[in-house]
Amino acid sequence: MYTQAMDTTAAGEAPKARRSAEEMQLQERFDARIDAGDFIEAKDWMPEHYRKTLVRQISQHAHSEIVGMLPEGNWISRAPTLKRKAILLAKVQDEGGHGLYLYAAAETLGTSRDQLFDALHTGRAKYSSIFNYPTLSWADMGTIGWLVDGAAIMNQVPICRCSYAPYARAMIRICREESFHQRQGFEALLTMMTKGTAAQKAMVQDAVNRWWWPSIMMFGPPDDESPNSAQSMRWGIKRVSNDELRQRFIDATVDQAKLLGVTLPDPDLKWNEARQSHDFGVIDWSEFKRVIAGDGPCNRERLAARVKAWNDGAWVRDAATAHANKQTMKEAA
Ligand code: FAQ
Repeated sequence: MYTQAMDTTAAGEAPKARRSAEEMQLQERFDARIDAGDFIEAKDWMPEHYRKTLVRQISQHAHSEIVGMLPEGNWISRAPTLKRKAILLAKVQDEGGHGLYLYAAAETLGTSRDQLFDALHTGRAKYSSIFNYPTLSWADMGTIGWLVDGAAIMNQVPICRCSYAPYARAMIRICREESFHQRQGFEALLTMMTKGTAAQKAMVQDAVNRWWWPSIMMFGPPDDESPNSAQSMRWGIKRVSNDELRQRFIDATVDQAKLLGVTLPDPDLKWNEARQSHDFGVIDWSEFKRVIAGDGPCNRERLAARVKAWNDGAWVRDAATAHANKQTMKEAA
């Protein structure tokens, strides 16, 4: 049920048993362009598997952005000051915008937005595991900015060089905004840790304890259990592996945690001089698998919220379509 595979074969089209000489030539030219580090544009020829992989990854990414608005949206009305409310409102709006750029990038590959939403609403599409965890206190807002946006940037900066140009272009703007998101989160936590009461400091530590492991799971399964990585790296869709990005994130975050004065909840986390990196404890991959299979703490709630928003918005879509039709008829007359 929870697979993001999307059938891009046109209705009635029979699978080709043998590839034509022309197709093989196109394939060779495509491979050579990838090897040369060229960017592929929407109108360029591309293998079906490349197209399908991009639709899978970009739509999963788009869904993550709009589902990712839900855990934070929950706190807009409870932000402690007007300044924090304005920042959070702007951040959640940015996430909606990121979703729109990404849906538009996926549409350039020939899959309609209706198809993409249908896959999300019927549970066939994935979105990031991280957004299936609850936001229990105000400190969760700072922690999401610091850790979740921090992990998102680490993963997304290399995608600015993705071989598919419309995705790469969308990522450049998204990364700039994510960088602001990460910094506002860190600053919110720093304020609580330096000026807050003992109870507020404890609230930050509790949030970090709950979000740490899910954040490092965001990078996906270990490389040797990642079925898509080898091909995606070959095609330049992914530039850096899941494990390498996870390691870079952990290495970057340890010093930030020290600056904040919080403890990362991993007793095995320590500097390894020989590797010039941090060793860390065993990740509970059974939890990750459970969450991406639809059984995390908030999966049902998140999906229900998206389906409700879609149904509640039907009259807006109908009105916009009626208005557009009226304009077209007026212009034709
Ligand atoms: N959650 O073979 P791989 C954000 C699935 S945006 C759920 O390694 P791949 C902004 C994967 O789809 C966060 N599923 O897969 C924000 C595949 O299943 P499938 C989202 C996951 O694609 C911040 C299967 O496991 N970012 O946070 C996850 O090569 C704050 C096997 O895995 C992106 O989407 C997961 N964590 O690598 C918003 C970035 N990990 O499809 C609001 C772009 C893996 O075969 C607030 N995406 N799976 O059925 C990517 O870089 C890649 O798609 C990976 C996965 C690295 C996520």
